[in-house]
Amino acid sequence: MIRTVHTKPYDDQKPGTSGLRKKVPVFQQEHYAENFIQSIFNSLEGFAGKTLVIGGDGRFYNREVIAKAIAIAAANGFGKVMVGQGGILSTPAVSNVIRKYKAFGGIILSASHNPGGPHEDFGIKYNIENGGPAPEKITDLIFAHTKKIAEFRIAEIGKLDIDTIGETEVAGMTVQVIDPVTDYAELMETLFDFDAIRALFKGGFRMHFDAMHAVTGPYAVEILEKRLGAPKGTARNFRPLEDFGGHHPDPNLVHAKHLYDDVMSPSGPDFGAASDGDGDRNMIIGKGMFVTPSDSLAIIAANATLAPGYAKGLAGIARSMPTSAAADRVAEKLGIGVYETPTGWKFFGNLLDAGKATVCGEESFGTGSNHVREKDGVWAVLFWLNILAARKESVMAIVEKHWADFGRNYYSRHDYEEVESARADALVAELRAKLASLPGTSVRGMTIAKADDFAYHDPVDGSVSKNQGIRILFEGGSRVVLRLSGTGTSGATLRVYFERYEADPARQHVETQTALADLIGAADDIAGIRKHTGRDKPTVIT
Ligand code: VG1
Ligand code: CO
Repeated sequence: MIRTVHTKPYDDQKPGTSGLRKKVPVFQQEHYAENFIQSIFNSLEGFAGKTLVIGGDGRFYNREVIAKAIAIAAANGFGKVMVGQGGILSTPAVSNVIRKYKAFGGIILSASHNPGGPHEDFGIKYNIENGGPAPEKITDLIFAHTKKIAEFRIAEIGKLDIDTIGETEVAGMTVQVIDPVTDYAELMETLFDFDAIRALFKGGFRMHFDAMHAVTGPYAVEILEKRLGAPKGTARNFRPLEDFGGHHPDPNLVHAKHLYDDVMSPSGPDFGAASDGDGDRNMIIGKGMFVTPSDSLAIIAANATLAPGYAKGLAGIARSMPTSAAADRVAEKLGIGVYETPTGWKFFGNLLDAGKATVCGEESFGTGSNHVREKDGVWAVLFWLNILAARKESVMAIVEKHWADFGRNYYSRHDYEEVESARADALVAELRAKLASLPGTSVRGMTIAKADDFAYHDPVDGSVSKNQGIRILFEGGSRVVLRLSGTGTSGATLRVYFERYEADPARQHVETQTALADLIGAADDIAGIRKHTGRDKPTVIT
């Protein structure tokens, strides 16, 4: 039976950098999730009889929203839903399933690296038929629909079993429960030299992969331990939990510090890696060497041909604007294109579809390629393993040689979380107002060459995205970028990014915050960060 239910719009359903993210109690309001899902479908055309992929990172409220999404999809005329067993599918796995089975699109239930639980975060994101996040023209349309929605359609489906692999009929629609890992693992086997990585483990190489009690646990157990023969115990915290064990499933030096400490201890493993809530982020640690995500992108690009899936070379590299320019130097040497996009994976889709870029990266622990249309945590880890197996050198040796060849881009991001929105807005407004007067002035002995608010002109579809982050570029190539986060769920988060290039190998071993101290000071002089936020230091430094 299909019902049409009258509803009232909510005014706060604007998708952010990566879909709609709110606290669970917000999503639990009457019809809140239903409105948003119906608004997604109201923004799409031509899906009658087609397939929708649904999966999530297993966080609290995942199953409830999956049941709603299936019931609303059935009532709106989809022919089939493919859902991960137990409601589990990592974000890159959803992207792969959409592409592999030529689905119309997919719905991902996740708030990524944000904590989970009854009072923590939840999210809904729509991905289009190329497997990637909906572009802005669709997310804008979804938002417009959420503001005027008056009814949604939903099928009565009773209790649905999403824990048993197989197919059932629900209100005239097929629901297929799929293994979350198999398709993804098969794709990885086509891209990387599994024999070489198997030999690496066989030779005694030891790693810890920390799934942070989030979605990548089952992927790591299957791929690393079963298919690649890594010893049992390589995958850690591999059981997805609704509250991620009470932690932030955010793979960085703050929330995965235990992993860093393990790898740095003399008796610890040779290599450490971690992924986030929904499996699209990665952190890479070698003995004595944490690899920044910006460097990781550059090193993957420089070594790409070592992996069978990339043996023919790269068409180009794309990176988000705040990501360091380390990859640009690799692109220059390889004689391939480099693209600078706004923050958020959705901007890479066109470049990948058009064959302009093969690998993409963000400073926020996101790396990926044209194999799917999302960033991909496990993929990045396997790429590193492939490089380590082929070069037979340590992470530290590989990174240091890379710096010697290309120079080092010192890089750090400072986050000021849960700042009062009005104060964060005031900081940005004041800074915008003085941008034009900055070029030519000097701060702490450094001269500002250019200052602007980044605007992106998509080279494929011609669309323009304005106000994507304030850049202050100094003579000599150093820069500071400031922007407000689009993924937070309480107050505002100010992100300040610092980058300084150092060509001289003799000066490439300074502690990062020390190497960037002048820029950090200059950013405060220019933007009045302490004054506006009322904070004397950032909440998180990565
Ligand atoms: C952050 C990161 C951005 C990333 C986004 C989604 O956005 O800075 O690079 O694409 O999270 O990541 P913001 O607007 O808060 O800075 V995640 O792993 O959702 O999937
Ligand atoms: Co994520």
